[in-house]
Amino acid sequence: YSWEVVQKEKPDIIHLLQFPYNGETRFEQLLKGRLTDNKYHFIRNHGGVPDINEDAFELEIGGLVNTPVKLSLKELQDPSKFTQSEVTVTLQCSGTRRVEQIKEYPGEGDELINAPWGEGAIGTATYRGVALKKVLKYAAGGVLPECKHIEFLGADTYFKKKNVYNYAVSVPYRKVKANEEVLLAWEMNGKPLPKIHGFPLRVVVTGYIGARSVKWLYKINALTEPSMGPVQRQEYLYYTTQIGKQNAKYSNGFSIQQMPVSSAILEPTDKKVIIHDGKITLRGWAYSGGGNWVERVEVSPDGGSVWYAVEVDDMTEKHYHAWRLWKIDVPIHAEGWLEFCVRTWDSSNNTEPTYVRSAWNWDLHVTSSAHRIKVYSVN
Ligand code: MTE
Ligand code: MO
Repeated sequence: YSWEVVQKEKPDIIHLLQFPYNGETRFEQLLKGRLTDNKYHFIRNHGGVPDINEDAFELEIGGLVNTPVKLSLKELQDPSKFTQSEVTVTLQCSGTRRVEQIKEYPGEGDELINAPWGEGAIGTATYRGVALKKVLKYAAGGVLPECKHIEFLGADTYFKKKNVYNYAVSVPYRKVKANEEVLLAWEMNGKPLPKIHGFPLRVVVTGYIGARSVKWLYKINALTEPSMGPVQRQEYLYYTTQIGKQNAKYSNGFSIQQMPVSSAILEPTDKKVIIHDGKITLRGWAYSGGGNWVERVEVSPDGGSVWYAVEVDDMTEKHYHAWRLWKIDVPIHAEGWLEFCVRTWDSSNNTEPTYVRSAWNWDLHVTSSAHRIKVYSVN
């Protein structure tokens, strides 16, 4: 069933997994501009795509709030009740560039849930909706003082170890308190949210891993502890390098929330032979989570000795929750194999680890080391 939705909404995407459906964006689509067309935005699902009737739909808010409520879509979208916001946000799956970690130590990671993503599990869109902060305040009378986490439940179900769960994760309440950083969104790039991206309503959490931006949202709970859902407690955990398949326990991992700074070379692709007359053009993306802005991108043609500063696209600070695309012409006079790599600095002066092994972790999340490709130069 979700396959039919894919064929309708995503005519041209790289299929990674048929069920649950996972699809990655082609590089030429990522490079088209700072907004990714809805038709090409990547998709990450844990289960099926639920069919929700928008007229009958109600969002339920409960747990540690003063007044538990149910809101129809019309009420949420009524501008006299809640001021609307538009925010341009890059959503990045924490599995982006996982293939590099798979190559480093094959056979590790939870194979049931780890799709072999490349550099295309990322996309940027302008979402319209209302700030969750305002909805909690004006519709639910505010949260109780004990509330520390906000849980989101999706209407999709998925199987894990023979049990059926709704997709459920949480974010700290302090994230929700920041204005316009957690949005309840019904529009993506000026169009109704496509079915596969969460129609009729999804959460958009700026600067956090994609996993917290719950699609097909139907329920919000204010809690003292993070969600008990297996996606929160058993997935999206970060482990130290000493942890591997033999000794991994969920209690060894910590929950991944903010995305670190990372980047990727999309053009040329790895192992390509390039015939040129003195320069090779590279293009790619650079992004940092946690509200950090990409400040500087550098490319090296020799594996990391000499670095050239790159030209980044001219987005304004208004888009500090979004990536920046970049391009550079690197002067090359050598013939033979070259190792290109890219590294990015963000507005907090964070940069990327040097090698994949510098930040390898057994469940293969956040591959944020300098992205490397080898090409053969013919001059
Ligand atoms: N929400 C629900 N209900 N079910 C899911 O499987 N996947 C999450 C998140 N929200 C998921 C979900 C993950 S891991 C990611 S990376 C993003 O959705 C991807 O959003 P997209 O499919 O719109 O690109
Ligand atoms: Mo994800």
